[in-house]
Amino acid sequence: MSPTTSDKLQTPSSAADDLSVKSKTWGKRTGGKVALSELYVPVADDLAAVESILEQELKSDTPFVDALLDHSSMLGGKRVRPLLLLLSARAVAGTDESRESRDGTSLDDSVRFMAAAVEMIHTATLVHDDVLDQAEVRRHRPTAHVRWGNRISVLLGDYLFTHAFHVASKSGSVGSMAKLASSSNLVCAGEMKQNYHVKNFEMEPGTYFEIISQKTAELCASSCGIGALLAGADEQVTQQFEDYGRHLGMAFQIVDDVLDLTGSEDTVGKTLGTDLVNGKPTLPMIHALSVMEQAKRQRLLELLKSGDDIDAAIGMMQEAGSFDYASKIAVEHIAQAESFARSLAETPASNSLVSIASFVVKRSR
Ligand code: GRG
Repeated sequence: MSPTTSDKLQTPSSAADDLSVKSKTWGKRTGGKVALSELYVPVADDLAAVESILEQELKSDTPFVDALLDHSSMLGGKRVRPLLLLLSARAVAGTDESRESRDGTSLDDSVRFMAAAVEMIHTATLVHDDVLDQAEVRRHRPTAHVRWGNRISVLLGDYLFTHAFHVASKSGSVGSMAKLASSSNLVCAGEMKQNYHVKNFEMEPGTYFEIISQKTAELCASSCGIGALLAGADEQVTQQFEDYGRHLGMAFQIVDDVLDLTGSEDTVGKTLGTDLVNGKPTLPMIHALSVMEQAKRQRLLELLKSGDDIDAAIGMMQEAGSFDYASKIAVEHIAQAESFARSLAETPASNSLVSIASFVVKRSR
């Protein structure tokens, strides 16, 4: 069993340390050091089309509804999931641009509709998450519930969620829609599990990994799987792309959990510290409690449960090496994702899939 899915906390394997060596060499395949914006280049036309789908779809004749949709039309998002879907599709399709997707719609159209749909679902989850966490800032702007209240925000999330399936249906791919549906369902299941475990800071690491695999990694995994499927990959290859996306998503969430405790709100662009305030156990907390001697452990547990002195709790986690530990686990996931991406035939899209992996652990927002 991989150390990252085990019920026990383990020392990150040497794969974590290996990445520092790999990261010195990954530029070779892509011809030098890569800037974040370069990752988007192989699918720039697709992404522009996705933006215009989002703009056209999220409009209403009713001014109030239009204002809501305008707010959610997602300025400032990194578009990671559409990017993963499009790159996976292009990596599978290679240079054969005339291909049709499995269900007859042109590959261009079907991947673009599905990429817009995954971004809508992702945004719906953020709108609902901000209600649950009562977070005030998202994508550097006031959250929907701060502007319109909880009731309207829940409806906005519902609107985005349902509209996503309307857009997905335009892809003409029943298989992709089925993946998107089951994946969205698992995201909700993960979020429900997380809410059930509020303040259970002594939870098994395996439970934490299961929660983040569902609430975050699932949509990254299905994005990659849908892209591969649309481009004609068989079941086995589609699964490999999903595994790649899941590793990225796991790393992404672990980094997010570390940033929630150590990041700067100005850089990250959202309210931080909400995990602790809302009693959500995350990897640094679980790790610190598992390595501390009894008296310290009791003190940290009190701080976590009361949420009274966040700085003191963060200091104790820092001292326990828990942020380093969590970062190493994230790096291990990235190493596995990167190794798969390197096994693909070299194209601009597969090069981006290689490089995107390293950016997940380096990200600050
Ligand atoms: C409506 C399908 C649906 C589900 C509701 C609330 C909920 C159930 C799920 C929440 C899942 C969630 C918010 C997981 C966190 C994922 C995460 C790390 C989001 C941040 O993603 P970024 O950084 O955001 O890609 P941007 O703003 O760049 O798009």
